[in-house]
Amino acid sequence: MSETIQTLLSEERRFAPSPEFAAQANANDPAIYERADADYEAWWKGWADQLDWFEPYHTVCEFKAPNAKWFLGGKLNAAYNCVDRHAERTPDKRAIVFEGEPGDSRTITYRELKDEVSRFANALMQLGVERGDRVCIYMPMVPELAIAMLACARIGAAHSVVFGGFSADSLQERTNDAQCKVIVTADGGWRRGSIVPLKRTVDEALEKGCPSVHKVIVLERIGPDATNPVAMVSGRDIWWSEIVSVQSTDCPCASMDSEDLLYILYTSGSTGKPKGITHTTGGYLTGTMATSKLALDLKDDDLHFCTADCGWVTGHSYIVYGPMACGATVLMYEGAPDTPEKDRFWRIIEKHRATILYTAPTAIRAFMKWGAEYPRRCDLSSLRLLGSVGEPINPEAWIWYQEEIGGGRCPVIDTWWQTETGAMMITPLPGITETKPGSATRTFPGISARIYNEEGMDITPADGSRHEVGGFLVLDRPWPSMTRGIFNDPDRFEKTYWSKFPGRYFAGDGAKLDEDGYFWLLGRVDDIMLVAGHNISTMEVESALVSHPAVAEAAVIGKTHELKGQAIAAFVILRSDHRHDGDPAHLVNEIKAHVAHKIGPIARPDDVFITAELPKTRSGKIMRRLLRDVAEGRALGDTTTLADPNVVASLKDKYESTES
Ligand code: 6R9
Repeated sequence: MSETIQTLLSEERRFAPSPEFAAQANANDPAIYERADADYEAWWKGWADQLDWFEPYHTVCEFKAPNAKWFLGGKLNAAYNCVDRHAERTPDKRAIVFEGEPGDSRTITYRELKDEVSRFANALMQLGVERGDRVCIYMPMVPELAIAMLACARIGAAHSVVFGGFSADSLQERTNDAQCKVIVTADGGWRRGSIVPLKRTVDEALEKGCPSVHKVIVLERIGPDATNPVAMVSGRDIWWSEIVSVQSTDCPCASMDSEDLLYILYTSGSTGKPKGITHTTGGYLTGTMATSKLALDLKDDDLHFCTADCGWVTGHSYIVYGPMACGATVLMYEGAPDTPEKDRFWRIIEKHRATILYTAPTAIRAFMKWGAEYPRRCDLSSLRLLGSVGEPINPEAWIWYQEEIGGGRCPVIDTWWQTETGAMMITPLPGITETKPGSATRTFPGISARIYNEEGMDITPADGSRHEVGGFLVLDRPWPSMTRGIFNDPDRFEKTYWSKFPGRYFAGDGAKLDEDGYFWLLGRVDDIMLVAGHNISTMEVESALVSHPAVAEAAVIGKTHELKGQAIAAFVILRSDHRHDGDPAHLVNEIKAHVAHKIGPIARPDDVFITAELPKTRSGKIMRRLLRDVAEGRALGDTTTLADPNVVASLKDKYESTES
């Protein structure tokens, strides 16, 4: 990479918070930024003090990179804070509104949640789970998934949730790394009208070998079905309902140290074995609660719809722990956004009157591709705030989201964070921050982010010196919800995140800071291209491509080029409503010219390849590494984390046949 990352795309649109939104917002005083900056420990202490502690902490923070501790000496319990204290104060308030894919729905109040969590916690203890043990949860998106997580927290066992779409191999690897004693699963889950045979996958993983596991708890989600036989191994497998029905609803919350392990969550990364990212109790709850209140603007009467699966960190932080620490009502949906029709999310919002929607750019781009007729069929007037997370959101998608879903009325918050950061790090505060489509705007109060260059120099302009820089995004101050490390692998933790810029957390992402001090995320630095001596981010070229009326989605990569070092190759998906007469070569040229016009001739793609699908991870992130393999004619690298491995294989065939 050359000295800094060149940034070329400019976006002029601005959206100030409406006076009505600002007037009711949880955060509407811009001075909180300075206050938090002046004494970040005091700022976070103010949030920690909104949790219920069994014993007070004596020290706010102790940090010696890479090791951080927060709220030292304090004792608390995450389930107490997310369930019991609300069951006492607001027992009849809804905690979870559940919508199953087949259309079934259920509501669970905080009082009921406390009973269910307690029963399940007692069941775990009966099966020999003790404080400090690990429990693997491999379930569909049903309330019992959240109940199982909270039950672990209640007794001081750490959970390791494995996404229900992962294979037996992935499940086995994660179960063994965490040495889980018990696996909690279901007979299946619904996805696009089909049964996902979770229990069978667990059996397969156990056959391959998971020596630490001695019990499997199986929830009946599907029920008897000829196409989904469920074999129960006697002495090992127990039905959820059987073991839970005999338990008492009385189960004391274990008094946990602030720094006790709350959970492990595996992130696959593009290479190597998955990393078991750890989060502890006091700091994690503090960070997720503060961001839920100020960025999601969660209120007592909200119905918060986060579309992530609990298999990802977004589900942990913004379905379960953050919102529930606030005593909020969350909406959980089990299935696919296009089942039975492409308007499913909008039907759910209309049916339950959801007020906040938090989803991912990959979903938004799919909605754009399907067309605005689907949301237009439904009454979305209950929505008041929209959020985005997971990837950079292109300005076109941002504007579409704001207009078509938010009716031009709802603020859009683009929230940048990671499994490792536990909570949002860069995000607008919707009652304060003027937004710019495509920018995650400013750091959350108390967080400090900087831009470094390859030589390890901090090149962030001084306050007020209004010029733009691009480079590596670094967090240079500890925060409460930061990961405490990779489970059982401190060396890898130090090497992965803390060695490129010693003593500073390097997130792996590139970013630019504009003249107003706003951050624009440019994607993973491994994906950044070097074209004729210029670093160009994939995000900028993709945004330019998506702003062409025919293009729904795009992924670009740098392909080896004799003269330029790298040349830009673009893979594009066309919008289903686009009309184009005549020659596809004509459209391709038009798209290339459009990018050159938007960004400049340097960014004109050499190749534009029209495709029906792009290779994505199961959480919807585009895997550019595989597109590079395709474009370079190499054998495909590791495809195990792909949502659909066939996509890239057929893409490779088609690409190679058009090339020759
Ligand atoms: C929460 C989550 C983390 C990576 C991160 C970055 C990308 C997430 C983003 C974003 C641009 C945003 N990312 N949010 N990029 N703008 N608003 O997604 O965690 O699965 O660990 O992924 O996702 O590249 O480094 P995780």
